[in-house]
Amino acid sequence: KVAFNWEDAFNLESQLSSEEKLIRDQFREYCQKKLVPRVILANRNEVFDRQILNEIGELGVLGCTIKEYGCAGVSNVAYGLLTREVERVDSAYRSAVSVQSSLAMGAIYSCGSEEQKQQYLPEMARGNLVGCFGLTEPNHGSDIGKMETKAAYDSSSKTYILNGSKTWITNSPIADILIVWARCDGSKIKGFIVNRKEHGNGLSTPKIEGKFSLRASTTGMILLDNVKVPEDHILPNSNGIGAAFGCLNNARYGIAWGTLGAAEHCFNVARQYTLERQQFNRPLAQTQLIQKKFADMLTEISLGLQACYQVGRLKDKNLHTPEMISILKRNNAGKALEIARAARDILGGNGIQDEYHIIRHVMNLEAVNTYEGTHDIHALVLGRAITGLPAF
Ligand code: TGC
Ligand code: FAD
Repeated sequence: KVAFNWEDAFNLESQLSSEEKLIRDQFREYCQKKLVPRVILANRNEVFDRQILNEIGELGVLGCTIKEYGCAGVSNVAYGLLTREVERVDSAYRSAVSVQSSLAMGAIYSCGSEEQKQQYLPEMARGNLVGCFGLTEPNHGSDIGKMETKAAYDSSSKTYILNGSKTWITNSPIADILIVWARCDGSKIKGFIVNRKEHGNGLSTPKIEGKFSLRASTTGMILLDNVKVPEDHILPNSNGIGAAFGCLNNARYGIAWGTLGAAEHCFNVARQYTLERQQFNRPLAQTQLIQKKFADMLTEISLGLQACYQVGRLKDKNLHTPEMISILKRNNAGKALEIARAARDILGGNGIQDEYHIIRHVMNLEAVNTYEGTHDIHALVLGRAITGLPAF
């Protein structure tokens, strides 16, 4: 007789290769031993420890789906298992992985020249260079196709001159390599590699203070005032806004797995708490309302993991679509937030204390529901696919 395992309801374990399990287990050990002890103070003090990118880089996690250029070349399911492990600790650390891997390295890998890939990817994979991805602007968030940042070509100096501003950019204050998306000479949107060391004149990246979400991640602006970038720093294969959206697909896919890691952590903490906490002469776990909440949590986490697994396998064969990823990002981030809020409630007063971790996940998941396409924007992407009518 097969016993039911509430920690792996659909036996995801049996669907993974031994290599995928090994990579996941090694990274889980790092996350639990090295990140968990840091996260409470990092969150309280609003600090991102730059060193973490080197540590994660050494473990082969950064840009891990990229083949060659010093990257590990693992499957998309393995990438998802890694984002799940790191977001089990904190969404801010998963943000660091997503931005470095899928957005900054991803843009160079998918749109860059061979020279750009060789110059930047190995160093970024080791965490020696920090990347960021500047798409969102003060006047254009969801409607990013109307961006105002401009790149004007100057044929005498063979440079592009960048002007404009980006906001809400993860890691911009500490980034060495800034991927900036700009409208070229009034029409096509293209990506540029801004190297802070070489093109720092006119560039500033102020930190956004006072966030009550993702406090262990540094977020800032990118202000470009006549920043000159040599022509060979354009990403040659970034032909239009679709190129930026292509990078977002990979990051959104990683977020879909990651948010379930955060949800699982909240579920596990709440389960253990209710087994120990007695009210009305019985453990809280022995009450119908609490068990119903756990049944809902287990159901959503298990269904979400299976959906991520399926899209991951399709992704490896290049058979996925952006709409599949919209379903995953929207549903998993939304469900993870609901689970975190329910777990917070189950812990009563202790639920708002950061030593129990849950309130931090609640706060983080609020932002995760907003970035990389808001919950409602992904509904509209799906609405367009269902009806053929864009309602943006
Ligand atoms: P639309 O007309 O739909 O498309 C324009 C062109 O782009 C192509 N395209 C895609 N290609 C690949 N993947 C996708 N997901 C794509 N979506 C669209 C499309 O085929 C078309 O190509 P072409 O060749 O025909 O021109 O564009 P639209 O302007 O109407 O936009 C639609 C909408 C709302 C879906 C889009 O603008 C959108 O996704 N908005 C959300 C913005 C967003 O997600 N921003 C994320 C910023 S980065 C971030 O948040 C990082 S957080 C990092 C962290 O810490 O983890
Ligand atoms: P808006 O687009 O103004 O949306 C506000 C509200 O209106 C939302 O609820 C939205 O769903 C709704 N809405 C918008 N349009 C419609 C419509 N047509 N119909 C109905 N409702 C609509 N961006 C980057 O480029 N790089 C990064 O690294 C990055 N990191 C981030 C880190 C953090 C912590 C945060 C919070 C954001 C980050 N972002 C980043 C920006 C993020 O992608 C945007 O916040 C997001 O795309 C939403 O844009 P907005 O904030 O301008 O909201």
